[in-house]
Amino acid sequence: MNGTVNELIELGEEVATALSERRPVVALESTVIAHGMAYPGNVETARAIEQAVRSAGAVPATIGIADGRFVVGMDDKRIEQFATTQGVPKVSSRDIGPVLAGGGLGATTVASSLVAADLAGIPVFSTAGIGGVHRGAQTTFDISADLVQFTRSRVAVVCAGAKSILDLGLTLEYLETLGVPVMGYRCDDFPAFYCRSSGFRNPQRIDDLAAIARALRAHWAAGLPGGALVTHPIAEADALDAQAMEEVIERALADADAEGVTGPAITPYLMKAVSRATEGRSAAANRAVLISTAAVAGELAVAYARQAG
Ligand code: PSU
Ligand code: MN
Repeated sequence: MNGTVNELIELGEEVATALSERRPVVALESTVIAHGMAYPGNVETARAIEQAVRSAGAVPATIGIADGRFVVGMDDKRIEQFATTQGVPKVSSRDIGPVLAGGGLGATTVASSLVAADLAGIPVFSTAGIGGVHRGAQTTFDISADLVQFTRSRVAVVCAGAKSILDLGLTLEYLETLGVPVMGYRCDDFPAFYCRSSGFRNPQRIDDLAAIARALRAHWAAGLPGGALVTHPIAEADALDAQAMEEVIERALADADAEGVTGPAITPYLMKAVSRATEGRSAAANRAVLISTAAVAGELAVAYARQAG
């Protein structure tokens, strides 16, 4: 049996219990399951991500849309459904209303998962790679709604930065404009997902999760409306070479351009193209960074919950 907070949210049983007992919970997205990885690796990785959250002492809440509600805390059957169903729409902020009203399945991006996490009262979210400012945004205006949603949802986003399919320098500029704190946990540089560094600095570096949790509480106590980013890089042993990745990405971008791929389709297209071009090496790195990020998010959720007054 699942509990229901209100008509828009179906909480998984374990998540409902944890929230009512004020125990730490980590929210997770489902676009990465439906569009970011191939079956059956996507199911296996989704489970491993949840396990990493549990090992840190928190409860995982994988989020998606089904039957007109946000599912917050998918069970194994639901994860399998999202991993195997063809054509589950990718749902960003602007798609939430129509997809909820439509009654079908929806794979939530970072942006829409944050909306659900905020509604459910979950202050920590984990994803390996956020959306950002795309290369060439000067002419395409392609800037992920993830960035704007960070100004609306009071949820901390733990991530390994973003893939360098994006323009990470412009992404950091945009985050500054929006007033979103970016705190590197034990790292100077803003990470680049498969790679340990983007070449750009995190505006803040804080090496203690309790101190990061205090910074989050202070940000919110000051009445600031949005969330914050906490970045942590992929482990050295799992990281890919930045120069080799740059070549792969440039080829993928040129192919996308030649095929006329734009809009919401561009991120999944580039992710698949990079994965094919690296023949599984990026899939292994992808899995590793999703898991290591979730572990940090679990620890942050524990540190944050400990400070509850
Ligand atoms: N980057 C990744 N993996 C992902 C995504 C981005 O490395 O799975 C997904 C996330 O769900 C993110 C979304 O929120 O793509 C961003 O898409 P867009 O650029 O269309 O906003
Ligand atoms: Mn876009």
